[in-house]
Amino acid sequence: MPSDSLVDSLGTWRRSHYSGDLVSVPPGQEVTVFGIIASIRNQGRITFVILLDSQGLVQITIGNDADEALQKRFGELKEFSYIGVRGIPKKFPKAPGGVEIVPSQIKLLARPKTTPPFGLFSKQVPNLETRMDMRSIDLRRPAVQEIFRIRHDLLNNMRAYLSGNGYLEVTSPKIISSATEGGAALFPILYFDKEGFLAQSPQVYKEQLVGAFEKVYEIGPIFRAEESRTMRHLAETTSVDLEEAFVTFEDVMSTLESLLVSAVSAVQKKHTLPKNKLSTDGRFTKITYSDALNVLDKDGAHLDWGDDIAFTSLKVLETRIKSPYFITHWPTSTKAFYIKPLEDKPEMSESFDLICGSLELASGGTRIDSREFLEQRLSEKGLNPRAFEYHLKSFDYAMPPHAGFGLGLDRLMMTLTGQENIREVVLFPRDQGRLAP
Ligand code: AMO
Repeated sequence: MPSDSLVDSLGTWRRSHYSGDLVSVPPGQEVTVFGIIASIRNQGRITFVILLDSQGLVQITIGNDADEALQKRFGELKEFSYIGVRGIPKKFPKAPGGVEIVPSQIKLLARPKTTPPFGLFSKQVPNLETRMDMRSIDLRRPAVQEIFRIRHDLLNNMRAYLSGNGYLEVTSPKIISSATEGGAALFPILYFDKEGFLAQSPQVYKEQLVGAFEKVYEIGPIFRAEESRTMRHLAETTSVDLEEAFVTFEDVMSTLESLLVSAVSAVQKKHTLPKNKLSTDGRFTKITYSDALNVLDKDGAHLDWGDDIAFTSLKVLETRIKSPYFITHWPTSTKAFYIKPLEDKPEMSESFDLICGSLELASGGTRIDSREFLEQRLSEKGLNPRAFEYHLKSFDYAMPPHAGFGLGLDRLMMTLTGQENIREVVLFPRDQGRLAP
């Protein structure tokens, strides 16, 4: 096996402490720390190495009075090397974390053949494309990692809220046999000898599951063959989907609002977030689709009733309506086949989108719960009811009235972290131009 003669093996060394634990180590106790070298500074007779681990930074200090072999080992270190250090931590207020380690032993565990075009703490970094091409290295930067620690906490808090309120977490198939959100944005795949698709949403499964479990949610990937290259669309993104029996769109709007207020405020207690429009304890604004069109009209941004409210129009509404806000009662023609029209005005539907700034974060509604009506709506939408037989069958055996929503997790993360490009909040983003890494 080819090996780098300068590199040590891990052997029996194991971590005794993370950087963040060092301040509370009793005086004189030896520790073993591991991490990646963020910087090396040589100041005449002393060399300072700043080591980064998953909890923070620790300074390793070596003077020219140290053991010669150890000094030589130090001389061989480069930024981005992974090392292990044994030594006794000492309080040193000027060092990051207030502690430094004067090492007694060091292991160089891996060293880079080449260093990236940025440091772990660089303010100047290459453009997004270059960073995404080397994303696993980009992710070693603590500023980037913070986004994913926020995401982790956001997900934990959303799960806690939903599970605490009686929703069952489910996982539905991602390889499916028919479109749910309209045929255009589907990824076809070869599934053995049949044509299959990547799921655009868990829509039909979450609906089928409320017949059994009443309250379900799913956090998982959705796939959209988006042709448009925008800063807010990906071909693979994560959605938080919820579905509930015996409620309407009004009820799930309240649930979405409470979920967001609860999860965002919990995340805010732990992380410093940029000022964002979701940090509110108040109720979210509600405006009907027709009223939104009136607001646009007054601004000279007329839309015909029945038009979709596109991003450019949302930009206008952003200046007029306090975010976050729901646009309710969309024209039935703009919505998917499963959204229920109003009984007395069937051209309008029991539906909503949640908007924050100019970004659509979520959409949802009351669902149609009769098979015949679903068949009619599928045909009106140019979809073949026969392709949905597996779904329609549930309705033959009766389905409770139900409603739900899909919340775009990555768009929510953009809002929370103040990122303008959705790619920044996804570990390995997928878009029309990118299938790797
Ligand atoms: P919709 O298609 O509106 O609704 O999707 C729900 C939410 O998912 C996010 N989203 C996306 N985010 C990034 N890139 C994309 N390409 C992308 N597509 C969607 C948006 C959007 O609001 N089944 C319904 C939901 C429901 O009624 O329960 C649905 O999928 O934030």
